[in-house]
Amino acid sequence: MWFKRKPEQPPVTLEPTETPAAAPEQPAQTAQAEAPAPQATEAPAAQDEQKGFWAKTWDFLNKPIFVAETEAMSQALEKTKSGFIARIKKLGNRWTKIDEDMLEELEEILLESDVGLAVAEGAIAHVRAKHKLGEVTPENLSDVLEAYLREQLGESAPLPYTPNTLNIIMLVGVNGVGKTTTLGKLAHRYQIEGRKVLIAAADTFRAAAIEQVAIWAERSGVDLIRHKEGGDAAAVVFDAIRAAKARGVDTLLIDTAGRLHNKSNLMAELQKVRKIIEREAPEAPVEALLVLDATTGQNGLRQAEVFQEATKLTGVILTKLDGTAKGGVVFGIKKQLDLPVRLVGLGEKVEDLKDFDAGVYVDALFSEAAKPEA
Ligand SMILES: Nc1nc2c(ncn2[C@@H]2O[C@H](COP(=O)(O)OP(=O)(O)O)[C@@H](O)[C@H]2O)c(=O)[nH]1
Ligand SMILES: [Mg+2]
Repeated sequence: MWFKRKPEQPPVTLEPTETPAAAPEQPAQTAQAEAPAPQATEAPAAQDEQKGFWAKTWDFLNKPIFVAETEAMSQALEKTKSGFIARIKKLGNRWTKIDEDMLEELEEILLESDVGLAVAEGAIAHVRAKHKLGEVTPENLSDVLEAYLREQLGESAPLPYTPNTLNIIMLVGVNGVGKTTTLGKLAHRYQIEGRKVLIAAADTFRAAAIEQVAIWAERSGVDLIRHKEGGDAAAVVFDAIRAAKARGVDTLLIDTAGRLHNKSNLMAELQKVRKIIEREAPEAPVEALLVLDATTGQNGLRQAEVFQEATKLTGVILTKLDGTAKGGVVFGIKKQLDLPVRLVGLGEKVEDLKDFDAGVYVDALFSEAAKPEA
């Protein structure tokens, strides 16, 4: 079934392909008539039944690498764990009863882990209320906090995908947070999943930025729409949407600049890009994702406001969770920005971008390895 629907495309391998990035002017090809790739996100059970053995095996082999398992997440969160959960566990061991001094220390630990004031205060109020009811002791303090923090994150919200239509994903954020790298990882992933992907190199500020995204495109065998350095970002997006429609693309990834000559220039450019999307693809579901660098913790959250004004954000991609002690910022993003964390970056390799699973995150944070040495 699966291979019959897409006869002209052999299964994509994990290895980079030799397919060169197509020129922007490339005319519409047979791609238009091509049936859209089957998507596991739509009624997975029904689709799985229709699939043959090899298609199922292919799915099985590819699935796990895009979802962080507790073990991998736990490793990436090592620093956050030692600065946060391990200290909370130690606190429980050191104190014999819950009192104001202990709560003060607890709040300090929470704040230092970058959960933000709102979450820290909420957690303390929760512990205090539980204490009045006689439901919290130093021994179960860590469990009480775990339950509270789990509730704060709520349900996971991975990137949505609407089959049989053009989906637009635009990455915004300041310089160096990991937009281009993340876009490259996404392109690679969607290519493997059988989507028809196109990249718009709308960071035209520096030639190096265009080159960087071109390398990612080539590695994954994904088409790229690019203009010259200094070109109009909105014009790149205009061409990309036209090309996407002509080629039957289902996923358009837009890389944007993180720095222009000044902030208002940058915001004006993003607004213009957004307008072009609305005009040229009004029916397309658009994900405007703010890419945040976890190592900047709470400071990074201030950027959200500015970007929110320029383009209505639909979620956050939190990069560089590996190697930072500020992983607590995940709770702040939910509480302060009210945006879902869609994906997390756990390293620089292509497979290090994972769907954010709130349950796995909290499990990993509180898992065994975080226990303080006796
Ligand atoms: N450790 C780590 N590094 C990352 C991650 N994501 C991106 N980076 C690195 O961050 C740097 C800046 O990335 P880039 O994509 O150029 O940022 P941009 O300016 O926002 O496009 C590069 O060196 C990336 O390899 C991540 O999840 N973990
Ligand atoms: Mg970039």
